[in-house]
Amino acid sequence: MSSRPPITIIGAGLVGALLGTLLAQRGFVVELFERRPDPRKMGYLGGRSINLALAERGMHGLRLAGLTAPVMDKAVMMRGRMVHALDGHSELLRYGRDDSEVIWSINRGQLNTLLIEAAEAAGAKIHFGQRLESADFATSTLRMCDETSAEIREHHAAVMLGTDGAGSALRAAINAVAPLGERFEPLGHGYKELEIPSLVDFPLNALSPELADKRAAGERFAIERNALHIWPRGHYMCIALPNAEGSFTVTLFLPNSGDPSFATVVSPSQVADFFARDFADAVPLMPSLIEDFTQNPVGLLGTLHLDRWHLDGRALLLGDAAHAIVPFHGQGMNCGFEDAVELAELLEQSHGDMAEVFAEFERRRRPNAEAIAAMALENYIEMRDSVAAKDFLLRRALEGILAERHPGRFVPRYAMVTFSRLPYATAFARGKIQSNLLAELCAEKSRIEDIDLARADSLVIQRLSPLDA
Ligand code: FAD
Ligand code: 8RB
Repeated sequence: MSSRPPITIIGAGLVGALLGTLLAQRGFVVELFERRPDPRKMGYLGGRSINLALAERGMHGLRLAGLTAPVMDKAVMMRGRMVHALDGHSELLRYGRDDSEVIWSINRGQLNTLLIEAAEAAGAKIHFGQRLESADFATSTLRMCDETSAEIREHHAAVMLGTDGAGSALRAAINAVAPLGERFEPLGHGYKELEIPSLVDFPLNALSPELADKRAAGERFAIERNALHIWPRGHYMCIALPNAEGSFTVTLFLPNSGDPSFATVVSPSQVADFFARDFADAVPLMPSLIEDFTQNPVGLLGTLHLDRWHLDGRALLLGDAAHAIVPFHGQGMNCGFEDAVELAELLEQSHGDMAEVFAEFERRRRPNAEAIAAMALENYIEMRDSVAAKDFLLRRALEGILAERHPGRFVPRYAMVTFSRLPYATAFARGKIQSNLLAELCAEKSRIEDIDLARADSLVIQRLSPLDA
């Protein structure tokens, strides 16, 4: 095998397009096959204003691709969680220490288009409207279906990289010849996308006096622009992320069965009653609530676990194709971008033994993928209910104090995941030590003044090694 084999990537979504860019930049001959049409010609399929939270791990990948400036140009800063209580009052809980520790809301279609342009500019060749149908690993042949003509074409690919998302066709093809130990763990909760329109687009008869004043003052955002909004309600919640043009994409997360659930909140009157009772302050912000709820499907949520990610040196899965997770840490894309960076660096250093590169990639990344999968599940509980609980507030206050007293040693788990590039597995392990410590120190206590800080300091030093600068 030559030291620089040509690489075929299946799927030019977020991870595939970044990976294509990074590999082409490093001198590899790269071809990508994407099922959807070229977003620059037809507009991005997948429609409306869907946004994603971009954090440090994702930013790092974009930086290496040279995309920091064009992405930041289109992104909206989110400084913290804006928590909307049942009684209608709201409070901003900052994510970081200052505006250097924030996350960014970015439109998926715009981000994917920038990545596709970067991949082509770096020299990658992208074939749009080409869907992988099956793969023959014995002859290294892909069968591609043209989505407009339905014509089947064969393509030779010695090295196949699968970034074709949670429903990966390459994964199915590998599984058929060498089982990957695939297991899908359903969450039991689904999601539905709703919208808070820009004030500019609000139907005039639906504007409350307060919103009408904002609009008259030239404001486009109906609620605080620079925040990730959460309406925590115990076993379910709504969230909203800002779009640059002034709207917010709202997501309702709700159990699939029980009461209330997607089984009991169905008819227009059930939807109206449910929102009037649980999200009263959000109802005037969503003039198309009933239409959106009725028209948009319930999305499936769960965690995909695989025991293996590759077929010797012939095929490797990465991104959602290898490890789809629940959304509650906003890390699916961020984690996938880390995969792309890790693989590009391994391939750049390798002497052409693909089986060795893929095995090393799996060895490095799989424990981290498992760690973020677990932390994402935990963050659902934190977001939907403990944001309001008393003991949570005490532990959170102590966490802030210890973080300030021990910088570089006691770093809140949220910050390790979101603002650092420490391995997720490290964040998970240190997070457990820290949470046990907080629980011990806060046991039987209800006020921050009653906590023994000298004991806290000595436990921190005993149990947590300093992180490398
Ligand atoms: P995808 O982005 O799904 O890309 C897969 C690509 O492969 C697509 O372009 C698809 O058309 C193509 N494809 C599929 N099948 C074939 C085939 N047979 N042949 C050829 N091409 C094919 N993550 C975050 O980090 N932060 C967030 O805030 C966040 N918000 C999200 C909001 C929503 C509504 C959703 C659904 C996900 C969110 N995620 C978020 C997760 C994130 O979108 C995924 O983790 C990320 O897109 C994974 O990238 P990927 O390239 O692996 O897969
Ligand atoms: N997939 C996010 C966070 C953590 C916020 C916090 C949470 C919607 C589907 Cl649910 C969610 C976060 O702890 O305060 N940061 O970024 C993004 C999130 O949901 C995204 C928008 C989402 N992902 C299917 C829907």
